Formats: sequence, C-alpha cells, structure tokens
Amino acid sequence: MVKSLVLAGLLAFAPASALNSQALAQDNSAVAAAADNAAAPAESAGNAAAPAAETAKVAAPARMKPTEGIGMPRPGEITLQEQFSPTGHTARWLHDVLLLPLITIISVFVLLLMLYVMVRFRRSANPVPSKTSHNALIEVLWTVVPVIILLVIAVPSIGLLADQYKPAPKDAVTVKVTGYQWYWGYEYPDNGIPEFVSNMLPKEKAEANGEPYLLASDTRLVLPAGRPIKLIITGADVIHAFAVPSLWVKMDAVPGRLNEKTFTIEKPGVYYGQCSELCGARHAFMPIAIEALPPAQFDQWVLSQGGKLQGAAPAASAAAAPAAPAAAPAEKL
Ligand SMILES: [Cu+2]
Repeated sequence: MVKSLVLAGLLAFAPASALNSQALAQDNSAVAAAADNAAAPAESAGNAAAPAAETAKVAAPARMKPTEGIGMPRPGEITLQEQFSPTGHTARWLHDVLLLPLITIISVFVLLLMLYVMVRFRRSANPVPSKTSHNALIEVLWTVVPVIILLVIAVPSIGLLADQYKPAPKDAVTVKVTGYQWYWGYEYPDNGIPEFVSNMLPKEKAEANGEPYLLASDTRLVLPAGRPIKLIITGADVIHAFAVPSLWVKMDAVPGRLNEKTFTIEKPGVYYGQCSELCGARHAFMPIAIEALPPAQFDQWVLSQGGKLQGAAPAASAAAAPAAPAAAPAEKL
C-alpha cells in the first residue's frame, strides 16, 4: 500500500517540466530546512507580536466552529448555497435573477401556446385547417426575439466565465491541492509548509464536534479570508474534483496536470465541499473542509505549522532531491 502510494506520487510528479521540478526542489529544501531547524521560521518570520525564540512554538488558532447552514447545504434547500466569494455572488445573480426567470417565462409561454393550439384548433372546433405556410411578421419575431434573449444572457455569462479563470495576483496565497484515493493533501509551497493530508471524520467524532458528518474532516484546508487565494489542483492516482459550492469553486484534479483556481473568501468561517468526480469506492467519503481565518490568525496558523510568512526571506536556497514529495502522504498512512 505504502509502496504503491509512493509510486503513484512519483508517477504524478514525473510529467512535470524541468522548470517545475526545479521549483519543487526549492520548496522541498525550504521545507526540510524549516523542519530541521526549529528556529528558522522564527528568524524569517519577522513577527513582531511574539519574541523571536517563542515564534517557533506559536500555538495554532482554536479550531473554528461551523455556523449551521453556512458553507454547507441546508435541509430542504433546492437552490444554490449562499455564496461567500465575489465570483459566487455574480454567478448566483446570473442564475437566480436572469436565467431562472427567463427559463420560467419561456416554459410557461410555450405551455400556454400549446394549450391554446390544442383547444382552439382541435378537430371538432376547427374541421377545415388553414393552409397558411408563411407569415413574415411572426417569422421575424421568432428569430429576432430569441437572438435578443441570447445576447442578454451572453453578456454577463461571458463576463462570469472570464472572471472564473482570471489568473491570480502575485501576492496570492498558494496551496497545492492533491486528490488521493480517498483523501486530500494540502501543501503550502510559498509558506514552506509540507503536505498534510485531510481525512473524513467518523460519524461519532463529527457529531461530537458539532460538525456535519460526511463533510467534516480531521485536518482542514486553512486559508485567509479577504486575501486572494490560488489553488494548484492535481490528482495523484485518478481524476478527482475539488469542489466547494459556497465559494463557487469546482476544478478537476487530474493526474499529471496542474489546474489552477483563484478566488477570494469574503468572510471568516468554515466552508464544506466534496470530491465531485466519481473516483472509486470511497468517492463519497473524501470531504473538503476549508477554515477561512482572519488574515492575522492565518499568519499565526502558518507560524504554528513551522511555516514562514509570505514576503519573508526564504528559509534556504535551492538544492534538494526532487523525489521527496511522495513521502509525505505515504508516511501519514
Ligand atoms: Cu475523489
């Protein structure tokens, strides 16, 4: 099992370009240095709040409690989840204000037309059918009106599409998300935090925590609220999909490919999602839990993990074996 995981990890990294593996090597050396020398993050952190010697032992912020109905589906809910990212608001507006009313109006209109035709032109009421085959006015109308409707939809729709694939700004918090059969791995290359894995909480544990079963996970993907976030998403074995409905995030995790997703979380909170690509026997049991912290608390969390804050001096220079990333998930099993 462990061996196959290591192999899978190696395979996943094999197709990366030369540039990529160099970048990985740099990250690894940074991680290794941070792990070997506990004082290193303290020196590079520049955290004025804590004395330098203490910084390495910063306590992680307390585990955030989810808010009922926020960042998770509600019982009986039939519409989209409440949105907590700017793109999510636009998308929900497009769906709720534009598309749904349009669809309803068109469906009702067509239904009424059909009912009218069925009653008015039934054989008993209309024994001799008209032989009309052309009507210029009506033909122009049923061409022009749909064109106008499509144009009205196209403008905000194309804007939203572009918005969803907008590249991340340079200062975005970057996390590499890896889908495994059947759990998620999270790594913070710019902060020097090595990959940790996130598994589903068993039922009793989730209930004891006051978290929704099948959505709660043991470790969470910790992110800052209000800062741009860039997820680099890949799969280690088969295709998974990283999806968090309340943040309007859904991106395939494909082995040998790095997909990118940029978004900003507007409010601190816990946001749940699930793997959204049929990936095998335990596909339904690899939930995603995002803990969005206020920026200061996020920095505290980074330090508590032995990481360095973004913009701080790098912990070490390049030169390390590129094979190491596969070891992280394997050890954890
Ligand atoms: Cu999956």
